[in-house]
Parts: sequence; C-alpha cells; structure tokens
Amino acid sequence: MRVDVLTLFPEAFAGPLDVSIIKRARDTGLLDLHLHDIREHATDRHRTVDDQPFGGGHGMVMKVDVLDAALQAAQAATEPPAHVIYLSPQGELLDDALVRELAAYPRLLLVAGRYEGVDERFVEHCADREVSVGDYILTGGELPAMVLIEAVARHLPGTLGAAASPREESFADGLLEHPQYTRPAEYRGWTVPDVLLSGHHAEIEKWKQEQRLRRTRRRRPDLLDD
Ligand code: 9WO
Repeated sequence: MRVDVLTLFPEAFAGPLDVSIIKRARDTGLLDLHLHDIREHATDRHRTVDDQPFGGGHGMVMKVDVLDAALQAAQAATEPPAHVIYLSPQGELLDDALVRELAAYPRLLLVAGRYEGVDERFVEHCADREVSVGDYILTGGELPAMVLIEAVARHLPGTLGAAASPREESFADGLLEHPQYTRPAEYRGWTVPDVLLSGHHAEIEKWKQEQRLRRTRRRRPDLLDD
C-alpha cells in the first residue's frame, strides 16, 4: 500500500513510523510512505498557509487553494488516485471495521490539519471521508494520521509474524482480550490463575473465552450490542 501524508510538520513522522511493524513493512516494501510539506505549495512570499475565518471567530483556518495545490501534486504522483482522508474530531470514528476497510485500498492520502481546521470546501470537494481517532481535541491531525497508518499497516498481508494474525486479537470477533501472565508464577504474593498453570488445554481455552466475555460485558457493553 502507498500512503501519502499532507502535513505542515513532516518531521513529526520520524520516529513513530521508523520502529517495529511499521519499519519492517516499509523496509519490505509493503508500506510505501510519502510525506509532503503543505507549506511548499504556498504561493506568496510569506508562504502563507492559513487565514482568518470568514464570519469572525478566533484562530486561523487552512487555505483551500494551498491545500488543493498540495493534494493535486501528491495525486499526480500516484496511480490509481488515492482515497483521501481528512483527520478531524468531526469525522467518523475509526474502529476495527473501518481499519479493515481502509486496509483494502491500494493508495491512501491522509491530510493532517493544524490551527482551527481547514476550509470546509476542501473537506467537501477534495476529501473522500473525514475520520476521527477519538473524541478529544489535539493540536493537529499528525498523531491521528500515525495512529491510522499503524492500525492499517497491521492488516496488510505479510506485516505480522507468521504465527500472529490480526484475526486472533481483540475486536475481530467484537470481544476484548483475556488477561495475560508470564513468569514468575508468584511475585510479591501476587499469583497467576491456577487454570493457566494446570496444563489442561480445553479448560484454559474455556477460561480465556469466559474472561473475554466478562471483560467485554463489564468494560465495553456497547461492543456486545452489535
Ligand atoms: C475547532 C475549534 C473551534 C473553535 C476554536 C478552536 C477550535 N479548534 C478546533 C479543531 O477542531 N481544531 C483541530 C485541531 C483542527 C484539525 C486539526 N486538529 C485536530 C485534529 N485536533 N484533533 C484532531 C483529531 C483528528 C482525528 N481524531 C481525533 C482528533
């Protein structure tokens, strides 16, 4: 999959996307990531990317002409055209189903906004969808873009270890994970559930499934409604 990102802070993406699964996906060519600095598409000598909102109000809004120029330049380098996603708290919430849907596109183009947001005409005419990674406000769409990239990258065929599969993990069947333990079996008097040390494979599987159901019922009953 090719992922292009439009941002005023391309340097913010160094680090998080250079380790672990994402690093391996990039090294092996499964994930082809391209960062674009929106400011390079500003046209005046001050390299302006934002302006005051029509109708008043505090803060600044990112300019539709600059964003569109950055988008057209990025789209020109990718065939077929990418599926364009604007990251914002007003978007559709990112969940496991949406991650899987997005993982099926050959090309994604993520737009990370700053300030008080982008001119709505950009969202309306240039973005295919608006996505939120959670109900909170940050200072920009960069971290949400990285969250989306990591979540999607894990679903690209070949990105995980041979044994692991995203289907085995939380949410594939709508349940939370069971608790996990490792050695030592006792630490400061804190013990591990006996069944896990019993060696009874069927009993252990039954316990894990019960724990998953119980946790989901207690912590995320909304997941059981679906
Ligand atoms: C709206 C607003 C209205 C009045 C005054 C200040 C205001 N700030 C915002 C606002 O939504 N700012 C956003 C900051 C604009 C887009 C980039 N920013 C952002 C993206 N914050 N949080 C996100 C985000 C994106 C996806 N998922 C979760 C959070």
